Amino acid sequence: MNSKMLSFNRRVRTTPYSNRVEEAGVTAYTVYNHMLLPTLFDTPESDYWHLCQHVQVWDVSGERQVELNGPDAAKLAQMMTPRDLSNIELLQGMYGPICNAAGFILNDPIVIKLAENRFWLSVSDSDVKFFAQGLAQGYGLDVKVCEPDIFPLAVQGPKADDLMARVFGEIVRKIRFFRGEMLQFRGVEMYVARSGWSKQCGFEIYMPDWSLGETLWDELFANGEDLFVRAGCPQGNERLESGLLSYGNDMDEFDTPFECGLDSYLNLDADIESLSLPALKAMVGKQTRKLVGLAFDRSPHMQPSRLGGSDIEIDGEIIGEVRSQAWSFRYNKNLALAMLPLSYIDNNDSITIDGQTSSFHSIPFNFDLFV
Ligand code: THG
Repeated sequence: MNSKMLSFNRRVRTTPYSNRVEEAGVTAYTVYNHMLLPTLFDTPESDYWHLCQHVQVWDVSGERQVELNGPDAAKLAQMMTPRDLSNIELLQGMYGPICNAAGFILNDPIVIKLAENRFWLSVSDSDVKFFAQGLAQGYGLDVKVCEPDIFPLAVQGPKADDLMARVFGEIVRKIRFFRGEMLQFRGVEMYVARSGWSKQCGFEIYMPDWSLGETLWDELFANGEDLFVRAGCPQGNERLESGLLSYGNDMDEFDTPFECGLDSYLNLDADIESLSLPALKAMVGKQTRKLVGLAFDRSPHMQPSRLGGSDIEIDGEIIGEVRSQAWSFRYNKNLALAMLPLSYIDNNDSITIDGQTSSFHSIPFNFDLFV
């Protein structure tokens, strides 16, 4: 499909950083949680190597927070995810799939504990707020569910620690992965965590004040000139290399955590009240499909038209589908994620699509397999 202009209206939300993103020369957007999410600034290759070498500021306001606030907040959070949250610490984040009662994936947020009675679900692209509100209503829980005005700004890349230390203080260097601190910027407290949708290191600033957006952006750029700071965005190629999954692309409400390699985020034996746990337990051993990584040699410009969220046909029969694909500049391969039948994976060493052959790589990926 060719790219076309995006029409703007009230449904497509802008962010506090949108002016700065435009000024920085954004060249493509997608829409994520009904909000603009930049996808390209320069070329994919230049965006990629810059991220791996320097530091980038990403407008990821579309990573919306679904807030659970009230005496039953922890109970509701636990109902929604089959990952055991009983040991989550204050200001810790836990990657936890949200599943419905049938065991299918509705979202894959980072669950953040802000206080005993207050949680954020930092959601991917699906309307979790309504699911949470429905559960709260239906189960008579004492909890308010809302989407607060929080606008995450990610600072990603190997120089992220240096840049963040200049703006938020040396304390940021001590923050561990998926942990955070409440830090001040211009007198406003905000949650700062070591996280982000890349594997190049970095932080996410959960900025709570629209009017402070451009000031924060400008401060990061003013302090990062010698670090070659640039505007950037989540990148399809880097995240595929890193094995980070994208909800709505790689998985959706018709897939299970087992099929998507999210087994390690399930606690099937935990003594917790989670809506999906009975269904997920009953699924053990019955899995028929699996999301696997594939790596092809051909450049994306010559890529077979079938690659790109489309059917995989073997001997005239559709057996699976490609969910995501991108060119890896590091490995010089076209990487893809595909949902394939276990029977095929178990009975074959490799798959050939339009004359190109790839072996199967499990999630999380082992980079060495690509070389
Ligand atoms: N940051 C924040 N919110 C988000 C995302 C984010 N919301 C949407 C989307 N991304 C949610 N999905 C993911 C997917 C993967 C990760 C984070 C959010 C991730 N995973 C690590 C991994 O797979 O190696 C670590 C998971 C773990 O072991 O705990 O980082 O990026 N705020």
